[in-house]
Amino acid sequence: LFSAIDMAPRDPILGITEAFNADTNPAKINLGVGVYYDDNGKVPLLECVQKAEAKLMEQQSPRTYLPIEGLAQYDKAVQELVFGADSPVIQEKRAITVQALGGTGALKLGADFLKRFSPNSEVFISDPSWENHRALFESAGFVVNNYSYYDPATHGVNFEGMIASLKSMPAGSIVVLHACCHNPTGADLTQAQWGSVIDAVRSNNLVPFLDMAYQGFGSGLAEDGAVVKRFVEAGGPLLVSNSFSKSFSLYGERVGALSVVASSAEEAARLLSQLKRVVRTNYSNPPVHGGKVVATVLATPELRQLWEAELAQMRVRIKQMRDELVAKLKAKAPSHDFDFVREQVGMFSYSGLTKEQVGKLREESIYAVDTGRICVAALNSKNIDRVVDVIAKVL
Ligand code: PLP
Ligand code: TYF
Repeated sequence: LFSAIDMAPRDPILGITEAFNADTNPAKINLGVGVYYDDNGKVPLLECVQKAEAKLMEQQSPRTYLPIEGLAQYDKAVQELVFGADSPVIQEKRAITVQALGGTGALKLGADFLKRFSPNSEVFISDPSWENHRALFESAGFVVNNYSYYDPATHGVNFEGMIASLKSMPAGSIVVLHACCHNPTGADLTQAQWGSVIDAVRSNNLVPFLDMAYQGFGSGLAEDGAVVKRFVEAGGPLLVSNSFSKSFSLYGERVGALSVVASSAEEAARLLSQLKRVVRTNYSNPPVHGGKVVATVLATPELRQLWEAELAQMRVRIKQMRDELVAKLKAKAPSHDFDFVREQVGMFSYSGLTKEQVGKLREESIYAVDTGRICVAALNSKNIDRVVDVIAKVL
């Protein structure tokens, strides 16, 4: 049985971390994986999380199973964060939210759910997209296609191409859209462009699936989440996956959620029952700790305020690193224009470095993705000069 099984390909991004970990050069720098590091190069343990954990330690509670759909306080708090507390879909009980194992788990729940009820639809993801999008939807049994998204010439969005792609999709197609902080390019739509995308999605009867893994890393929680409200206002079915891996720095706790908007409370109840079936047949019910931490922070005004401040700090530091990277590259490699890095948002930049150049960076123990994607959130005041020197050298 096992002797004929081939090696599976490595995850192109997580594989970089494996190579990085094996590198013995003390000056090594990992710009591969999408993880936020502070100025000391450490993954932060947020103060709001520590305070919530201290509070939870005081009220030691037994570790019973959570409900299939997760902790009720968590689902409620997440729903209010994603849609806005005053959203009509909450008031009309048309939204359902289930706790999920990170953003990845939320995407997989949504994919399995959609496959069951729309088996012949095809899925469209941006060109390029997070590598796991294709793999996840294919593993749920879908054919996965690309829609035009990135324009390497402008380092921005190929907006006309994207709209043309949306208009050519068969009705019922599932479109995966990055709500903010596009991974891997860092190129987001403007608010005006979102309006046209929403029109095209709705007039063509497509099924939008918003993936929001970086809320708060672009312009702010409300600004980054605005697109969810606009889709709600436009009416029609909607799926939203969200993740707290980055925004709470809780990567390993696997905290995320899937929300679905139905046309009525009665329909929502049916959808929830079916989503619970998907959960039950995959992992039965989610883990307790991360959900409790996030629910505690979101529902406790002082902790919530602290979280928003800590999230803003992360966002501002990334922007500073973008500015410094551009300024330092201008000094060291004046014939190359990197101004576009300042226009990009979120953790990543499609730097324009070629696969060969990325290979040369790696010879100097600086790790990036072959596509030229770098994680700006891994730059800091101590490593940026070496990164700039090596980039200038390979250019
Ligand atoms: N979606 C996108 C676009 C991502 O970049 C990530 C990153 O990890 C995820 C989903 C998955 O989130 P999580 O790590 O919470 O599973
Ligand atoms: O794109 C990234 O780097 C993050 C982290 O299979 C990640 O989203 C990468 C690959 C993967 C899971 C998470």
